[in-house]
Amino acid sequence: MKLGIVGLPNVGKSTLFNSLTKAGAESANYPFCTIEPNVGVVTVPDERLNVLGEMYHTKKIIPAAIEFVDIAGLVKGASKGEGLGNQFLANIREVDAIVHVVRCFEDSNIVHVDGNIAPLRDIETINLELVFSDIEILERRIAKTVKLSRNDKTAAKELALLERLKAHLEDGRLAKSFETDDEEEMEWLTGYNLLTYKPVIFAANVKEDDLADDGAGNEGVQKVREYAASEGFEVFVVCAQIEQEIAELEEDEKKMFLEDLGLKESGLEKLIKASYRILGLISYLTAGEPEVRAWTIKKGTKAPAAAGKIHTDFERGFIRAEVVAYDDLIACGSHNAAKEKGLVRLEGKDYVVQDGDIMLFRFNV
Ligand SMILES: Nc1nc2c(ncn2[C@@H]2O[C@H](COP(=O)(O)OP(=O)(O)OP(=O)(O)O)[C@@H](O)[C@H]2O)c(=O)[nH]1
Ligand SMILES: [Mg+2]
Repeated sequence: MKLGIVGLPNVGKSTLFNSLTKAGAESANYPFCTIEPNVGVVTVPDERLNVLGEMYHTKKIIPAAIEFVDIAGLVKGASKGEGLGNQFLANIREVDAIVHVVRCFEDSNIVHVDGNIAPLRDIETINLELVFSDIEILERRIAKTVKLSRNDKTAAKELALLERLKAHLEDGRLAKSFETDDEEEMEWLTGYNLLTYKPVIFAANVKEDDLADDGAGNEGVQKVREYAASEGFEVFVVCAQIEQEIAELEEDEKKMFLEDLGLKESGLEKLIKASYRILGLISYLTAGEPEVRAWTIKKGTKAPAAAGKIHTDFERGFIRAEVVAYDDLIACGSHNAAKEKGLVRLEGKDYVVQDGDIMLFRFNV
C-alpha cells in the first residue's frame, strides 16, 4: 500500500511524514522546504502479531507495511509554473490513496502562503491543482488517441470518454464524481491513474489543545468534516508537531503521553485504520516458528489470490488452505487444540479470506 501526501507549502506535510516514518526528512518554517520527494516505509501496528509470536516462539515478526511519499507543497497556479510547478505530482500518480494535509491551527509564527487560516479555501486550491494536473494527463492521452480513433472503433469510444472526462474536470470537479456504468470505460478510467480519482484522507492539522475532543471545538475542522462527508472522504485530526514528539518516545512512554493528552491512539494508528477502511483492506496472517507475518489484501479476496501475495506459485498451484480464525486460535491456546476442537477448517478456491485468518496454503506446481 502506498500513500502520497499533498497540501499547501508549510502546512506540516514533512512534519507528519517524519512522525509517521521516522525518516528524518527536512521540515522547516518556510514554504517550499521540500523540493525532492521523500519516501519512507512504516509498518502497520498489529497487536495480534506479537501474541502469535509468543505462541509460536517465533524468531521473526513481519508486519504489513505502508509506503509514504512526501512531496513539495502546491500553490495556486502550480500547473502554470507557480511555486515549484506541478511536475513532482508524477511521484504520486501510482499511490493507492492521497493524504491531504490541511492546516487548521493558528500560529502567527508559521507562515501561511495565502495569508490566513481557511481550510476550505486551501482544499479548493489543492483540488484545483490536482484537477489541472489530471487535465494535462488527459490531453496527452487525447493527442495519442485522436489519430487511432479514425479507423478504430474502440479508440473512438475511448476518445469520446476522454473528452467527456476532460469537460467534467474543466468544470472544476473531481474525476471521482464522474459517472459511467460502462465496464470498458470504468477500466480505462481506472487505468489513467488520475489523482482526483483516488480516495482521499484529510489530515486536519490542529494545535495540541484541539486533540482531546478530536477537533470538535475547531471550526475549521468541522468544515473539513462536512466537506469530506459530502465527497465520501475520511478525516483524521492530528497535531503533526505532537506526533513528531510522540514518535521519538519509547513504547511505554508513548502510552502515558497519549493518555495525558486524552488519546487512545497515535495519529499514525488513526491514519492506518482510515487507510484500511477507505481502501477496503484487511490482513490475513501466517504463523510458524520461523516467522509470523501479516499480509494485506482487499476485502473479498479469495484464497488463491490471497496465496498469490506470498508467491505466484501458491496461486497457480493452489490446492486448498488450512484456516483458523485468530480469536479461535487464541481461545484454544494452540494450533493443535484448535484442530481438536474442529476449528481449523480446510477451505477451497472459493473461500473468501477474512481479517485475522491464519492461513496455511497447500499447493502443487
Ligand atoms: N504550531 C505548529 N506548527 C507546526 C505543526 N506542524 C508543522 N508545524 C511547523 O510548520 C512548519 C512547516 O512544516 P513542514 O512539515 O516543513 O511543512 P511542509 O508542508 O512539509 O512544507 P513544504 O515542504 O514547504 O511544502 C515547521 O516549522 C513545522 O515545525 C503543528 O501541528 N503545529
Ligand atoms: Mg515538506
